[in-house]
Formats: sequence, structure tokens, C-alpha cells
Amino acid sequence: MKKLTGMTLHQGEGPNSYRVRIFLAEKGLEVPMTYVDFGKAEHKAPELLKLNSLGQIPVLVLEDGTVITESVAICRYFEALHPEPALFGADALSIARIEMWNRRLELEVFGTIGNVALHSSDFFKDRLVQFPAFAETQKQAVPHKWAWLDREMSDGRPFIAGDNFSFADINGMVCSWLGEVFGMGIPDGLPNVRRWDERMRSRPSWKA
Ligand SMILES: N[C@@H](CCC(=O)N[C@@H](CS)C(=O)NCC(=O)O)C(=O)O
Repeated sequence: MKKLTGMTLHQGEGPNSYRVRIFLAEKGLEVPMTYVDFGKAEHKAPELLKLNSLGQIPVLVLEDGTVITESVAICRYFEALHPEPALFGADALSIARIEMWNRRLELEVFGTIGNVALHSSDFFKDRLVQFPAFAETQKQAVPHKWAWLDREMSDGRPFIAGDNFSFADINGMVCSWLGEVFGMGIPDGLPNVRRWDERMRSRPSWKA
């Protein structure tokens, strides 16, 4: 592990902090972190709102006070400074394929699971007008999203974006974990995604 100093990552529970922690573990980077406790509404405390007006984590603060929010932006910052292993791709085609799968996973799988959470969990009741019926339709859609990914991976590729582990797999890991938390994990009968998921869960970074 390479210890980085002169920065603080404010993070806590939830898929977006988890995404950054997996990424850092895969990179072999150790970053000073604080734990933002949702239970104590610390993400809506004035100190955090000063850093991120949306009151969300993760937030990376650099030594000179520069603030970077958005989990993917934080990961891209570290990728630029520590290019190996290249998790966002290293050549035109791999960069495009990884971005393509990031977008597809976020929009198709993460977004659908997220809509169920947003429209049914008490945690979000003050953040938006919840439509439980919408949550229900999205919940029914989730198994079809996993089945779609299974068909896509039936070509036998070991990782979501091809032959190498990438940020697309990290997004997939976050989807798998979040789905499980909300009772929308990978359904039975999808051998390609199941095999991929087992491999991801055996990576040390899964525990990040
Ligand atoms: N697009 C942002 C989303 C950040 C986000 O929604 N974080 C969640 C935790 S996973 C949060 O802080 N939620 C509290 C809230 O929205 O009030 C990212 O990728 O970092």
C-alpha cells in the first residue's frame, strides 16, 4: 500500500463511497479518511455543506483546500496521478469500452436499483417526493437488467469491459452489493454474471 498524505477523503456508508474505496484498494493507495455518519446527519452539517452544497459524500479535500466531489471524478483524479494499474483504460479502444460499460451499468443497473431506494427508503423521504408505485415498477425491472448483463457476458469475457479488470467491474461490484442490500441481488439462473460476481467477491478490494 502506498500511503498518500496532504488530503482527506470524507466518506461513509453507501455505494458512492464504496466505489472510491474499492478503487483505492485496487490501486494500492491509502488515503487519510474521515467517517461521515448518516445516522447523525453529519452529511448535512454546516462543515460538510461548506465542502459539498449537495450534502453528499464522498468528498476529497486537497492540502490547498481544493474540493473534488463526485465519486468518479475522485477516482479519475487518482488515476491521473497514479496511472498503474490503468482502471479507466490505456488506449483508445479500452478507454472507450470501459466508459461505455460505466455508462451502461450506471444508467441501466445502478440507476434502476437506485430508483427503488430513492422512492421507497425513509432515508430519502426529505430529499424528493417519493412515488412508491414507481419504486415497485423499478424493482420489477431489476432482474431483467441483471439478465441483460448476463446475455451480454455470454461471450465468455472474464470482465465487464473485456479481458482486464477495470472501473466498469468496480461499478458492477457496487451494483451487486447495493442490489443485495435492497433485496435485488443477482437472481438465480444467470451463470455468466454469477461467475463474474464470485470472482469479484474474492478480490481483496471487495472488503474495502
Ligand atoms: N453522484 C454522486 C452521488 C453522491 C451520493 O449520492 N452520495 C450518497 C451516499 S452513497 C449521499 O451522500 N447521500 C446523502 C443524500 O443524498 O442526502 C457521486 O457519485 O459521488
